[in-house]
Amino acid sequence: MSIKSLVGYQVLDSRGRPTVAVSLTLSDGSSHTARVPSGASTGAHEAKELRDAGTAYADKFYEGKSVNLACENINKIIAPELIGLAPDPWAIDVILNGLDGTPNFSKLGANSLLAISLAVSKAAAAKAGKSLARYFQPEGKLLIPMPMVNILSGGAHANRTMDIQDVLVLPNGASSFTESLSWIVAIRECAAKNGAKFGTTHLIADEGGLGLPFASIDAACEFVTSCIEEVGLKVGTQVSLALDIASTQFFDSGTYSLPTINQEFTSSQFVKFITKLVADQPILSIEDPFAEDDWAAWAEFTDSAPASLQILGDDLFTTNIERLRRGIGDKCANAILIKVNQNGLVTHTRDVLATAQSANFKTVVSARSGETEDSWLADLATGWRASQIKVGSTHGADRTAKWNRLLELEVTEATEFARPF
Ligand code: 2PG
Ligand code: MG
Repeated sequence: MSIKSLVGYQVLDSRGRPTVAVSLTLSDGSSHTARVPSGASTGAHEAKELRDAGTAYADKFYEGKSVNLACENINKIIAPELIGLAPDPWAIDVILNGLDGTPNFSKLGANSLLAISLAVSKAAAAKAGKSLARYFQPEGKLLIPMPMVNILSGGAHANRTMDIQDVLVLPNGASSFTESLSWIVAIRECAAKNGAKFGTTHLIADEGGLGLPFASIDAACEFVTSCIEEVGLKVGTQVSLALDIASTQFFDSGTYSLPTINQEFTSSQFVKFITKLVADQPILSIEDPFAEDDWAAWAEFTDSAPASLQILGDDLFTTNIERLRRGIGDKCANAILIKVNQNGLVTHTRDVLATAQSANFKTVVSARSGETEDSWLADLATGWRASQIKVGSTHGADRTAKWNRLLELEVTEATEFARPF
């Protein structure tokens, strides 16, 4: 069975912005479609997403964000090279890598390459008669990752109602994915109800979280812990907090500036600030506490933080194997956020995740703030045995597509639930 046709075209993501889709047809007539996500708080070291701004391809109504050039690259340059080949993601990714030839896929665009890489993976799984999760883990029980779910949003996802980007919950005491989701929905509902008491209609942020104003990060954490208690769950033993500080967003020339709480910090002051925050609040995981190139702060904090704390690098690593290797060597962080579109190819992303797993780093597979109704992320996280998955809130079909796929996997495949904490 071989690739008969491959078409790239523009669709919309959950923010109503253009993104790339690929529909791939195999010689047996079956069709396989993949759509790529897109971030807002992107790291400088991510693979390059090609957009049309400043080119003859730009559609003025999309303010330079159209992706016509990336689609043309698929249809004119890449597709002719792949027609007639077997849908093998490892072999096809080698070809895609070679056709682009740049380290960050700036020639053809990581969005065009990833759409193809994903469609090929889906086609390969279908050809093997397996789910995408099973395709990547053919034997043994599949591991359903623990969800890390957004309750409060700030930063680039919520018009900066808070300086930090996310207050999330981790259902570390749940015994199944199904149970964990019911807990989280209850906490999210409680937060929306109590948030209404702030007197203004809360903003629903890019990932479905609640955009509420808080005077401090501690106040935001305390609001969520009070909701956990109010629904009858135990803070710490059943549900804990996770934060995405997304600090690259407010770091400039050596200073961390937090306008909402009206404070500025040097790197070493911010290490102390974060150290106190994780000591005072029931936090199990902290993401991007320091900026993407502030390696010294990462190393200082990792050295002194409690061993039980998950220190998660997102913009720090950008799912890039060289940056991960540096982090492992320099003892910066102990966990990596895995975003397939930061990397650009499915099999390369899997290599990054496997490298992290061999170094005993925890792995959190993550969606982007601009998502689609596609659910491949749930299968990849499960088939790759990631310990956690982060998809945003429980609101919005772009988010529930992934949660619902995990619910499906839990009942249709032999699975166990990850208990990383
Ligand atoms: C993050 C992600 C998802 P974005 O920072 O972890 O929450 O945001 O996709 O905007 O980079
Ligand atoms: Mg992040």
